[in-house]
Amino acid sequence: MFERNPRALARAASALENHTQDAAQLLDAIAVTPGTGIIVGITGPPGAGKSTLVDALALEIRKRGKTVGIIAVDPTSRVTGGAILGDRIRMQRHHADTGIFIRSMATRGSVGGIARTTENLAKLLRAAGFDFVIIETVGVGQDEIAVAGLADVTVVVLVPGMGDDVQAIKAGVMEIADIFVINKADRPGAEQTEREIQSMLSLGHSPRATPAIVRTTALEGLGVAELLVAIQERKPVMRQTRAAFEIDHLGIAVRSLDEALRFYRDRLGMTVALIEIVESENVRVAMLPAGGSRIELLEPLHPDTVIAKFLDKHGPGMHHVAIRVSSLTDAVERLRAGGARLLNEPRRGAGGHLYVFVHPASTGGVLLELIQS
Ligand SMILES: Nc1nc2c(ncn2[C@@H]2O[C@H](COP(=O)(O)OP(=O)(O)OP(=O)(O)O)[C@@H](O)[C@H]2O)c(=O)[nH]1
Ligand SMILES: [Mg+2]
Repeated sequence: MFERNPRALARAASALENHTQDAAQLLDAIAVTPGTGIIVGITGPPGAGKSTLVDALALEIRKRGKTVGIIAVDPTSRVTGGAILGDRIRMQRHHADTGIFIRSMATRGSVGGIARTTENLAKLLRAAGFDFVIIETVGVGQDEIAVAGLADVTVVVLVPGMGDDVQAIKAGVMEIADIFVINKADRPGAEQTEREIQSMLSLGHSPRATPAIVRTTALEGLGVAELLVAIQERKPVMRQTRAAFEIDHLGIAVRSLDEALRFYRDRLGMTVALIEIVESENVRVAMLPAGGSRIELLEPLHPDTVIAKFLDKHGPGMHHVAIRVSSLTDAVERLRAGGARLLNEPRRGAGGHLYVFVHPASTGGVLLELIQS
């Protein structure tokens, strides 16, 4: 279906980024042949050496005869003026090497859409058969955490001598790391940083497996082979072929988001990727990634809203199940033909996705949301 032909891939990537008409078709095709490569998220503060490390890692992967697709989200450093990802690869690799593909994605100041587009690009590259798909993102914001949600393995890059910065990073990215890399290990203080990470991990209540810690000097390629081994060891049990239907999220109505978060975040240890107010629905939503899907906690902001009325009638609890379909038009057509009761015409949500609600009377008692991204 997909070839690792750079020109074809670039065209497909543009279609996904620009949400052209071809994009929907492309996503359908990707869903059918999702590929089996490992998606690796690499994140960390500006200038930590992420791009240098991704370059070194890509060369290591190629040395082993494996292929790698790379997505750099906002690769040009605003702070450090660091190397643009891929420069070294471009210089070193053979021109005709179709075993490496690099795509840079400017963020252009947009929020929220980046994660979705990145996810689609990563899936495209995996479907194209790359053994590894590496995503580089800068910083510790929501997008990085969202990217971590879609990666099979998340690598957080730190450098020696960060001191209090390690603490600052803790709140966000620390919790999502499968592997910590202490890069620039040629500099003094790598041991100290490793101790700080370890003591931080010993305080955590995360239910995840204890993250590995790997020291690298990316500039010289040192420790990179070890990192690759660590990544492969963390590779999760391969997911079954992605079906045309996936659970996008479960919506749970709660009276108080703060109270609910005391359970899901503080007790259970889930990560909160985002808390936002959806004006059109008059709700405050907390999104907690769970693999490829997430839990959405919904708190009404006004007594005269759908969620508030649900709470009055049923009390807190499961409000809806959202299922992602590859084609909403097809799904709606099938449902209509079967006489299902749709609550609205397919419409576009804030994130640009299409959605429709199906009445519980048709679904076995649960409000069903169908989504097409
Ligand atoms: N001493 C030393 N310097 C390194 C190492 N790895 C990277 N650097 C340098 O650190 C600087 C930043 O490297 P980049 O790879 O651009 O870092 P980055 O994290 O991708 O930066 P942004 O994308 O801007 O966030 C460059 O000058 C690199 O040469 C290393 O292992 N040791
Ligand atoms: Mg970079």
